[in-house]
Amino acid sequence: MNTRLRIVTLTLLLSLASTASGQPKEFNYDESKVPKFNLPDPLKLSNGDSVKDAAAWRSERRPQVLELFREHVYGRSPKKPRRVFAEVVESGQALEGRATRKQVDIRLQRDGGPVLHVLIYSPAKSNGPTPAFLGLNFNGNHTVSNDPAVPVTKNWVRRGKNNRASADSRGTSASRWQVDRIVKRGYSLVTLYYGDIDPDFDDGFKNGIHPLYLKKGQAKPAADEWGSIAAWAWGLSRVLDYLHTDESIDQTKVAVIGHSRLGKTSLWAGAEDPRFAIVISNNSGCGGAALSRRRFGETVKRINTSFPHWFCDNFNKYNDNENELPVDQHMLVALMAPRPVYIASAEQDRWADPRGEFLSAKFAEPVYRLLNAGGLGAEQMPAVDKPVADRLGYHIRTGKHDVTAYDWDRYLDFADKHYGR
Ligand code: GTR
Repeated sequence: MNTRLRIVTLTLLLSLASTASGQPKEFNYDESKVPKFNLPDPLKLSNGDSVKDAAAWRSERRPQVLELFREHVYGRSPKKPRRVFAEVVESGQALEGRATRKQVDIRLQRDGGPVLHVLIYSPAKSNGPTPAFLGLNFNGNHTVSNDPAVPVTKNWVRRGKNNRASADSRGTSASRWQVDRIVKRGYSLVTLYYGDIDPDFDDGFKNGIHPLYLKKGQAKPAADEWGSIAAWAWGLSRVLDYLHTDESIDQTKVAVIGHSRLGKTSLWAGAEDPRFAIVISNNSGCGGAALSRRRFGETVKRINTSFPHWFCDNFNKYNDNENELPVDQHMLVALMAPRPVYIASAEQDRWADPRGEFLSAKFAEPVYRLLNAGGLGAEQMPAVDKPVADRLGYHIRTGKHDVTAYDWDRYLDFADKHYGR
């Protein structure tokens, strides 16, 4: 091999390696190169006045911040529908009798339109309604456990021949869901495939739930209207509407959880819907818990370029222009206050900017304090595998971008703590 060819081959191999580890090159992973920036103050009204007390946060500043995120980041979603149409289509025993399983189809219209196929595992031995974790899954309900009673999704999937799932993928995401652990601790798991709400590719919003809510003459959502993340979040709220009618679930104790793009989604769901009692964001990164202004790992421009359908079109104004954003992601966390929020990072997941994820929780603290809700219980970012938790919780664990048993143990402990269990 001549020298030139060798260099080209080496460069190619290196770039493949960096993509495989989820850390594309040409982005900043060096803390000393994080630009200096000023974060918008969650406790300053748009006219510059300070938010003096909890009442002013609730009645003035919180609605303002929520509107800013709708207008500039995720887009506005339709109002809560008067009702959803739910039908229990199957139920039975699971996990060798340790759990019960229920499958519920939710429709947004009486006939036609997308169907949200919801899978619920509850502890077999429970007397009365159980608290629950509600989260979207990436690859279909059949990947969440090895349970043969769960049908393989018929929807478009990212992985799979011709974007169709097969029975081979049954149980392939089981380590991310830890059903046994969850039910053993007395919780239910409620999950559905995010593609039931909106398939995750850029098709100009022709599929999924967007077309149901277009105004007359509109071909796609306007620049301040919902992208896919907002649609997934809105779908989670529709599942919560159903859970409020399900007597096996304690509707006051539903935590919303998500990983990665779905961690961005769980944060937005929690912000838009205060009925979620706890909000959990696992490795959510850019557009999730990570501060956009840090430009560490994934940037606003990169995410809007790779995934043009995730955010609203207005978010493009902040490509390479983060300092002009009227918000940053600490204000998203603050929208949850005084509810408990847990943010988790992974040491090798530098693309998602672990420090930026921690700092969002840290800089949301003033709002929690104003509401007398405590804070994070730590001044500095904790060491790897040393979780901190007060009303806000945070850990950075060993390992890569993923959801693991370690993460679930922290979330279960956090829920126990806040529910007084
Ligand atoms: C990546 C994306 C991240 C994160 C991740 C995921 O490609 O850059 O923002 O969302 O996908 O969802 O797995």
